Amino acid sequence: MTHIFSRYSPFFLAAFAALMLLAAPLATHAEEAAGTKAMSHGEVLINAVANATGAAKPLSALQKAEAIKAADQIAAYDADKVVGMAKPWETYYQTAASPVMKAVEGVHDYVLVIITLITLLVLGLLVYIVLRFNKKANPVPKRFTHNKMIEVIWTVIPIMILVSIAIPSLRLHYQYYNNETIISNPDLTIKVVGHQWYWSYEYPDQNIAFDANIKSDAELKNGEPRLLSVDNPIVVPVNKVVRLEITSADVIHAWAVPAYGIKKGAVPGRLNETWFKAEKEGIYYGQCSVLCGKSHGFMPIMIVAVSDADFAQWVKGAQLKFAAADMVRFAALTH
Ligand SMILES: [Cu+2]
Repeated sequence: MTHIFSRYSPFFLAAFAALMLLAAPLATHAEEAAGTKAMSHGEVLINAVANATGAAKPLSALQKAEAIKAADQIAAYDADKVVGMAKPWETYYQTAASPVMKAVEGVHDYVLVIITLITLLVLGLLVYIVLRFNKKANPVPKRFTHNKMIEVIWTVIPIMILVSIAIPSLRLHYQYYNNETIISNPDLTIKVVGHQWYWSYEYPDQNIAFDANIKSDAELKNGEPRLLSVDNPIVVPVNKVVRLEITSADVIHAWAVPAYGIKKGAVPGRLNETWFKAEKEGIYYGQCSVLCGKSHGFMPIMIVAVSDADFAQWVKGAQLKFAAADMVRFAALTH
């Protein structure tokens, strides 16, 4: 044993030194953690909430109630404000309200022209063949099987058509998924988590987290749309880039809002990313778009796009309103 140690002693020494170097920062972390532990959970939470709200001195109960009421008013349903919702007998998309959805409409309209022309051409050819080459009109058919020129034409023209579709289509994909200048510099980030059967939302930079559950028929007020209204809508500033981080806590859901051109899978264990920019103030609706279980049809999405000033006010109220829910989550995480 001694023989082995002396033979490899430089190695053991080096390994020991490396271990010490690694352990030093760990020890510091342990001390820091112990320091945090010394503060009660309550104190940590109060500090966290105070930091989040930026309040130097705590608000009075009345001030808190007023801030929450103002936030609720900003997020409230108003029939005149509805922008993104399907209308009866509608056959086209909902009104596009984001740059991506406008691009989607552009590609859609372009491809629609192409497929219409192709369909008319094929129909015309069919009619021509039926009339011109039926047994009566053409009793003795020709027997040739190849024509080089026409084969080149019916290969090259479809290739050109496909390329002319691929270019705008790939450009649109790039705008959706790979627009690094936009997605990496958002004005606001919202984390979306799908659950059976509701959505939960987190504003990590604003310290807001809440669940959005569907409103039952009995809870609907002032003509709120059935199956689309939720208790806690998400509020976003208008004309600002909102980055969405989308995932799921149980099964696969999909977060879809037609007016923004978004339909993104919420997959457990995976963080999907997309973005939108609401170009008009108002209320937008969406739904879960992957069959996720018995209440799949009852987990709607409601978004209220408001001015910067209203958004700032909503953030203040929402931080107070959802602080209690936040504390429960925080306590669960730290235990
Ligand atoms: Cu779902």
